[in-house]
Amino acid sequence: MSLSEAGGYRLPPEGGSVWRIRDRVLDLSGHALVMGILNITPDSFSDGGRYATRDAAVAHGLKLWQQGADIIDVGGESTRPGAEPVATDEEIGRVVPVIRDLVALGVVVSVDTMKAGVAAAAIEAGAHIINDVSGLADPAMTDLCSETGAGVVLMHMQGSPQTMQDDPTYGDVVAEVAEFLNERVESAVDAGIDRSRICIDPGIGFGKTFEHNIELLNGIDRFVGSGLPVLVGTSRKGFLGQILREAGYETVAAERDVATAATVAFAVAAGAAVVRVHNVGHAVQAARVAGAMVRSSRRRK
Ligand code: PMM
Repeated sequence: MSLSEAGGYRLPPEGGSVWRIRDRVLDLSGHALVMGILNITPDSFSDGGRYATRDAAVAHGLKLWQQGADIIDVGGESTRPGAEPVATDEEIGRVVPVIRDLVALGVVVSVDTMKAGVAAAAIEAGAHIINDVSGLADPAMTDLCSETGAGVVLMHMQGSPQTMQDDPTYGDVVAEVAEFLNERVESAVDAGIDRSRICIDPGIGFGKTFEHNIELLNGIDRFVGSGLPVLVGTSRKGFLGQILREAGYETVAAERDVATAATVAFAVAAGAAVVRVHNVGHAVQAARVAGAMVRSSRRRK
């Protein structure tokens, strides 16, 4: 049944909702999971250059974990619009030592990469999840996920980081993104990736205008209706800056954590299973409060 068919939703899997990631199982039946962002890049839009050394990066990852993150997402290549690609060896050199240290400390780790070579090295170092913003564009990435049983975040992006904001166009953005994700999920399953290992992500900010981002956030229930866990990544993104500007607040990215928390609450209330954020403490609080409200409203029905 297609994600994009109106009303054609799958019920959540029998026996409750879980996300299998290598030899672990993340329970999605309680609270929404918080994925803390650890960018080891000189040029990410909000935290570029802050965690350039191995020690600084590990310390920050551990801090986010102690603040209540369920997953730490380690990235070594910026995906900001127009960012320059990084060579595989350079990216491995940035992320692998940090992943190794965090895994040794008991942290659940995802690697944010589009390169199968980087993902393989990250898995070897103990990473549990591959967060691929290209939606498994490289067949070698699909094979790696299938062979290792890694958890997969399958995200939608129109174009590439170099071109994605040039002129993103859609007829019906929610339907088209759902269609893409459905097609990628089915092709991943055909290639041997178990459905229980896949999480989908509409890719807020990746080849989307302001209006597209708002429509996608308003359409989260459409993705949730697929029965697969849905990840939502709004943290500090430009569309929040635009909303705040209209309200009279000129902000740089790091000043958007309250706005981010508002979207976290909104996404969790709409059924998102995972939120990806820079400020973990704020997101945990926003997600737990929204979750409590949703549970209480369900009990009253
Ligand atoms: N956003 C960014 C990077 N990676 N991965 C997923 N799955 N979803 C996202 O929305 C996402 C991502 C860009 O933000 P950053 O540069 O602050 O990490």
